[in-house]
Amino acid sequence: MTTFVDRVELHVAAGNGGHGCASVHREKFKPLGGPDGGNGGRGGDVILVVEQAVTTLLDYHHSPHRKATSGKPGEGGNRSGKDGQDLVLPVPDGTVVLDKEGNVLADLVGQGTTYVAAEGGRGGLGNAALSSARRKAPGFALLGVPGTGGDVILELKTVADVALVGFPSAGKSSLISVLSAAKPKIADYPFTTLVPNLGVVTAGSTVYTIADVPGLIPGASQGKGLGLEFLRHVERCSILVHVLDTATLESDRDPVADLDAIEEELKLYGGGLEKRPRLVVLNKVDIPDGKELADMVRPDLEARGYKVFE
Ligand SMILES: Nc1nc2c(ncn2[C@@H]2O[C@H](COP(=O)(O)OP(=O)(O)OP(=O)(O)O)[C@@H](O)[C@H]2O)c(=O)[nH]1
Ligand SMILES: [Mg+2]
Repeated sequence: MTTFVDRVELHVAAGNGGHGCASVHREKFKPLGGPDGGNGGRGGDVILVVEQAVTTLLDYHHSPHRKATSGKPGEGGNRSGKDGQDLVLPVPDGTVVLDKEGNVLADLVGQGTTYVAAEGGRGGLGNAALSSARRKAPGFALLGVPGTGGDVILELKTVADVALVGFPSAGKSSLISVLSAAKPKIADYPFTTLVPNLGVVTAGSTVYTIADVPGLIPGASQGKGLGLEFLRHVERCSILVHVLDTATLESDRDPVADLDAIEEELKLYGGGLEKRPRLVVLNKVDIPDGKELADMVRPDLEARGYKVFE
């Protein structure tokens, strides 16, 4: 079964700081050689980093527990403990980090954007570092500080220039597959697309990204079909393209009614979607009935101010 994974709960734990060491230097005939306990190492952070090549949160769905390594304790002979290693977790562009109450902690947009999800603890000082004029050889050292940790929610909001919106099976995935190198699943049943597909289109010297999102149906903004889950992907796209099926066999649908239904959902969702510039694509005009219907509805759509393409 395909799982819809653009929202995951991630459990992160940073590394603990290593403990400081209490040690006294010993050498033959030199019984009080002074303190030489080293400091503990720093615990590693857990860091989220936007990596353009990563497009889903699937990895974190499969293994949601992520822990950075702890610092090593200090040792005698003034040897500091080794620092723990930072754990770098690559996430897709457009990942939003939330706490369990739904508050936004970070909105990661743009290659290389980082967020420290859990902070490693400081290492404890060894007794060498703690010695002073008043206390020449402290017999103790400090404990390392525990790393922070907890649960965060990662949610993906696709970032693209253009979003294709339309009913299930309107042909959105087919369109992105011919415009770009993306090879999404295409099939003649609704809700074939479960996660957004991203494609890069090169048109002359212009390069832009295009997102194919799962099909919308009336009630989507209330959670029908795949619902709100993916309307949020449309949120960050600058231009919306309506992909309208001119050859649907469902009697209660036609391109204009479909467009109205989708517009209604976008309006109900809000978030500024209703203000995005739009284009219309009349699809499946290779089917004779489709071409006929396309010719019929084109003036109507153009009268509403849409630029219409076939
Ligand atoms: N004849 C014809 N069929 C098309 C065209 N575009 C898509 N189809 C067919 O329509 C069906 C649905 O296409 P998809 O691209 O999967 O549609 P979708 O909009 O991505 O659907 P969901 O992912 O379910 O929302 C497939 O069987 C396609 O082969 C077209 O221009 N002409
Ligand atoms: Mg699709």
